[in-house]
Amino acid sequence: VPLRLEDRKSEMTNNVAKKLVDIIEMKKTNLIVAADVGTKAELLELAEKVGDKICALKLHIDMVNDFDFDLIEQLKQLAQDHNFLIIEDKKFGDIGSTEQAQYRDGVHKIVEWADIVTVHAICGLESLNALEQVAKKHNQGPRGAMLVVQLSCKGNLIDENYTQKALDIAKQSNFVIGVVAQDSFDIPSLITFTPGVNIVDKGDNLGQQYNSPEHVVGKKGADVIIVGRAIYNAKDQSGEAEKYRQIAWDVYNNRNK
Ligand code: 6AU
Repeated sequence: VPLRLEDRKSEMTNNVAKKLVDIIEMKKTNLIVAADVGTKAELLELAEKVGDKICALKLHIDMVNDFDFDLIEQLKQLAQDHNFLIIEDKKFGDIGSTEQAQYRDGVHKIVEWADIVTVHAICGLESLNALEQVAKKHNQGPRGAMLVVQLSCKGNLIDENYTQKALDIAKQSNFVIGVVAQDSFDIPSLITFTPGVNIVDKGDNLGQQYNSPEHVVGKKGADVIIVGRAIYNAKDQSGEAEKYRQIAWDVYNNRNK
């Protein structure tokens, strides 16, 4: 059973990691909502409704049909008002040079506003360092990454060997605040984020596999859960977010007793 995040904070070197742990403890929430909606209006409404229940909001910004920088400004304001971090789930996976341009440039200019980005481990430590360089140069505030070391989808190609090597990379980078995974790995400095969480469904018809919050936090040792459709497709998004927050928080609190 992993220790509480606050008891592992001294092992964490990245300021975004510390900030996230502080938010989690203060707001009593280890819930991230995956805001995988297609319009600016839906995204802002969801952020407003779940803002008080979450430690971070995870975006796939390239899904938003009417993206503009007013959306970013409004999201940043909501993040400040409700005290949550913004994650862009870009899953970088290319050579360092390409990743640098994808992080910094283009339509979305991710480095300017995303506290945290997701990165695939497949391209190795130097690709990760390339992203860190961009973050440092831009200096828009503390920046970090979540390294994908396992996947929730059926038939994915990640095996134990890959996961171990990915963890080695995670341990070597101060940019990495934690891992996206289905298991936890007894590395106190890293936060474990687990997607594929749903109370009702066991999966979708496109390969996604779900487990309950009790299972991933209580049995598998996740620190933080990531929940998308179960919350944003609910009629009462705020109420549903509160339900997931409460369950995940209770299990997290009780596992070290
Ligand atoms: O709850 P869902 O199934 O609606 O959404 C799950 C969210 C989606 C996925 O892109 C993401 O979590 N995800 C990830 C992440 C966060 O990187 C990894 C993974 O293995 N499975 C997964 O679903 O936004």
